[in-house]
Amino acid sequence: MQRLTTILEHGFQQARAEISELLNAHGDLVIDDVRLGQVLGGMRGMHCIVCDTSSVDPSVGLLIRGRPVIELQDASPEEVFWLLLTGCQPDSADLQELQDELEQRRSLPGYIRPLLTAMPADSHPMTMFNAALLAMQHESHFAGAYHSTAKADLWRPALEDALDLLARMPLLAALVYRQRYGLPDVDIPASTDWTSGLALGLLGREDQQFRAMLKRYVVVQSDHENGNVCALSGHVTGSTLADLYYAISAGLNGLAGHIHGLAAQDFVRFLDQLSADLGMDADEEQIRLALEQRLAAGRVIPGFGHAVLRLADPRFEILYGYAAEQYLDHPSFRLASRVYRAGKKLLQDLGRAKNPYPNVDAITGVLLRLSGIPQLEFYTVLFGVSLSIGMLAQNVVSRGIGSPIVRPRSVPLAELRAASRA
Ligand code: HAX
Repeated sequence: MQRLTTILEHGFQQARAEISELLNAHGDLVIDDVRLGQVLGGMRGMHCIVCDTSSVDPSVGLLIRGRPVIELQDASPEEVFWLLLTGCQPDSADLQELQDELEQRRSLPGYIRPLLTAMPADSHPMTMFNAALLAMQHESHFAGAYHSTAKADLWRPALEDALDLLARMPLLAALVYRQRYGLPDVDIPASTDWTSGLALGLLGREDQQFRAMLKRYVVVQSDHENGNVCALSGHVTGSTLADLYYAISAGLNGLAGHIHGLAAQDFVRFLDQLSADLGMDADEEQIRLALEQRLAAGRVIPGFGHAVLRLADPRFEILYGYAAEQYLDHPSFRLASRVYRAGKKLLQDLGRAKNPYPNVDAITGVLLRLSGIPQLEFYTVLFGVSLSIGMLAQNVVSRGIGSPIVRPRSVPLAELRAASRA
């Protein structure tokens, strides 16, 4: 990966010089203030971490290296990984080199299968995926090189780990899927590209439509700056100079929360409950009543709302548009579409949620199920595989630009009370 390392070496040198200049000349510049509401409100909206791979503009949505995600919807995961890492588009030779590199690194160690077999049969697939990923930590180049490598050069073994992990993600996800649901092994030829390997490993047969869906699914969810719980957990863990296995594992643990990545499975669970109670033809008025009952029971509506976005999530829009092209008349898609309308109207009428629109988790599970993956607990693993692309790139970049250990201050409640009286 000579060209990739040359680009990164140059880019990181420049970034370090710029950071040092900014710190020396403007270290005391105020770029944001902190309100009591933010301290008590999950640090919402505070600008306090650097992330160059992507940004989430409340009124525009996800920008990957400055480009609206819709412009990248037809890109491959490999292209997006390169773009996230370097800030520039790979040419065909770059892409070929990356694909060849991933091909060489993709095989899984022999102990992964017995490890997964030994796990309880009802393990959540996310737990299996994460346990297997963490089991491979002893192979970390970063961990191995740490004691003999200057801090400024740690991005190099971090990149090695990132390439190993990226290469292994499809086969690992497929193995977890097949193992967890008792499906027979699939032979994935050595020359299969990243998306095709994942698609073949999951579906068990070649299917161009499924592959195309998966490519778009992965790309639109590949990064969401580093303020979201998943990426933030990965970033904070990596900032301690833990290797990428630990960092990605931390991120995946964060993604496994119900109001974060598990919302995809929860939305489909809600749809199933709805169709069991009211049938597939439930109309918007009936759906609204069911949603009101859910809210009255003190539960959230999964798949709606967002901590940053103040518009309909472009990732939702892209995948919704794709699903509509394929499944417009499918009863499940029609039911989901009525839920999107009823949920948005209800949240708008209530006025409590700052974002009343469906988010990406409201469509991913629906799309995966319609595409042939019925096991809803598996959806978060695929979200994790996608977001890992961004987390891997972010961690390499963070080591490259010398991001320091993350250590904000906490405030006792009594101090806030005292400050409010002053
Ligand atoms: N259902 C019910 N109430 C909701 C809601 C929803 N979908 N979204 C927001 N609210 C409520 C909040 O709970 C909050 O209530 P309180 O004032 O009683 O605390 C109020 O509306 C204001 O919240 P907000 O400022 O609009 O939203 P937050 O930044 O606090 O939370 C969440 C953002 C995404 C966590 C939230 O919208 C939510 O819980 N949504 C449902 C779960 C979900 O879909 N999560 C996935 C989000 C996308 C993602 O990260 N994917 O991984």
